[in-house]
Formats: sequence, C-alpha cells, structure tokens
Amino acid sequence: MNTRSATLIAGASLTALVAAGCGNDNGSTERVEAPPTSLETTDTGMPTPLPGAPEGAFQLPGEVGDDNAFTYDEAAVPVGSAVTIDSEEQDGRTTVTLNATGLAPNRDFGVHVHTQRCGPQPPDSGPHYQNDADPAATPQSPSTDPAYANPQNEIWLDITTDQSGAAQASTTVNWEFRGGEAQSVVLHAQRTMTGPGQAGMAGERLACIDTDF
Ligand SMILES: [Cu+2]
Repeated sequence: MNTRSATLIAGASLTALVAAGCGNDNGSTERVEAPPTSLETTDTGMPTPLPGAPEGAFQLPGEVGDDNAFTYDEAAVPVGSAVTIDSEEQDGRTTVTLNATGLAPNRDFGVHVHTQRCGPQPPDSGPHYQNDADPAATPQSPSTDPAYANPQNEIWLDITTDQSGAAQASTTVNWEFRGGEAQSVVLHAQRTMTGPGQAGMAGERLACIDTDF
C-alpha cells in the first residue's frame, strides 16, 4: 500500500510539473515511473516561479538564483507576487520607478533601496543606500538622523496597494548611484517614518528584490 500511495503522489507531482510548463510531454511516462528520489531532485531543480508569474516574482528564501526576490512574509508578499524596478540616470539625476502586482491588497508598504543583496535572512540586505553617508551610522545602529535618512538622500518608494494588490511609485533625486553600492529594494511593513531617532525606519522587512543600480 505504501508503494501505491507513493505512486499516486508522484503522479500528482508530475501533473504539477506539467501544469507549470516545465514538463516534457514526451518524457511524461518515464517520469511517472521514476523513483520518488528522482522526482524530488527534479522538483528542487525546477525554476521556482509559478505558472504565468512575471519576471521579478517573489520566492521563498532558499530557492537561490542569480537575481533573488525573496518574501519573508507570505501573507503580505505572496509567492508569485512581483515587483519590477526601473532606474534611469540622466544629467546627474536619478529616477527610480516601482511597479508591484499581487501584493496584499489595500495596505501600506515602506520601500527603500538598500546596500546589500537579498539573502535568506531579512537583515542580509544591509542598511539604506545614502548619497551622503551619515557619519554617525554603524552596522549595529543605522542612520536615523533626518538630515541623512530622508527621501532626498535615500531612495524611498513607499506604496499603498489597491484592491488587487497593485501599486506604483516613482522618485527622482539629484544624484547618481555609486556603482555596486546599491543592490536591492526592500519592502517593509509600515510607511517610512521621518522624525529624529526613527527617520528611515519602516518596520519589519517583508520582502527583498535584488536590483543592480
Ligand atoms: Cu528599508
């Protein structure tokens, strides 16, 4: 009986693979007959975005690729939701635009450009990118001085999603990025605060997307 249920599960997995567009019609029969370990290997080797998921779709940490987009909170940032970031530099100015789809509807997110690439843990993306770096900031105590942690010296792209979970934001600053020092965009749980001692803070990190600026 164990063998039979294992076969059924394998069959169900195969259906999922085919539905995801990753199956090979000609190989279907062979895959059904493959031992479960082989199917598991195939499963983890699959590209992770869901069927029809747009580029930049969020995944769970651990499914590491070249350009990661991790969700740390599947309720707010479901697997398969997506954020695309465009950045244009011209004449010493930079415009960054965000387009989001599939996020939790009707809620706020604080959004910023961070310095490090996304990792399995929310803090991996490091502090905010600043044009003029706050001399008082340390790795343990990031800048919360409004003279530095503000939307002219950092990139802030706070959003409020509509009822479908979509949102757009755009910001323009009077500087260009230093190459390689801004590597991700982080979605936080709250709108970004601006007061002394809390400027730039926006609650927990819900998701992170690798972005080369
Ligand atoms: Cu941030």
